[in-house]
Amino acid sequence: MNALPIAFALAPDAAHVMDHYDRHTVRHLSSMAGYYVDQTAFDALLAAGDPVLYEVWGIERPAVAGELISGVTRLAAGQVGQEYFMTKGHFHAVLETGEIYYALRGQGLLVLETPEGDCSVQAFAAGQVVYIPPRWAHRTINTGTGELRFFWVCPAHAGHDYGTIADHGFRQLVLESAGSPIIQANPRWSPR
Ligand code: M6P
Ligand code: ZN
Repeated sequence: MNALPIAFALAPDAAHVMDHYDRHTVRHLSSMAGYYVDQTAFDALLAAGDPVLYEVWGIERPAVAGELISGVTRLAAGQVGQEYFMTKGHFHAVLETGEIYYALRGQGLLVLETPEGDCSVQAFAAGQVVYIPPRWAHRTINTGTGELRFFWVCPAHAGHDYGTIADHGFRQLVLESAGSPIIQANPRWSPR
């Protein structure tokens, strides 16, 4: 049987984010042990109450080529030491798959890199679209003072490879310095 069309509303200012979804994932700070450079700042924030860093709402589809999944991610504003709140970041398990992000509100950056070592940092603020080509790992960083909310669309069979980034890091690091983001080589990055 053919799949039926799905429609949902995406009002950038709505509190409910999506009026229809199948999946809702909540990532607290505690789920990001080892991701931030400043362990002292991480521990202090954790002790102060383990805040929600981001939430993902999604429309699920069968994980087969041809199907698309989509959803909305909401990333809170804040910092762990000099690092802004960010997503874990991932390669796709099926590396040859891309993704599209559309920023609905807020201000941030997308940090991207390939296994071959190509690196890119893209401005990502309300109204902007970023096309993430196949092979590029991606992490969203909220450099603003309010939430960064974005719509994303991705092949349903792409999957997430978190391990590579969790174990080796991104080559580039975004830090807050004098109120603005600066991009540096990540001293903790290790070759795969
Ligand atoms: C985007 C999409 C999702 C992803 C989410 C959070 O919304 O790429 O697939 O789950 O960001 O990022 P991460 O999975 O890296 O924590
Ligand atoms: Zn992705």
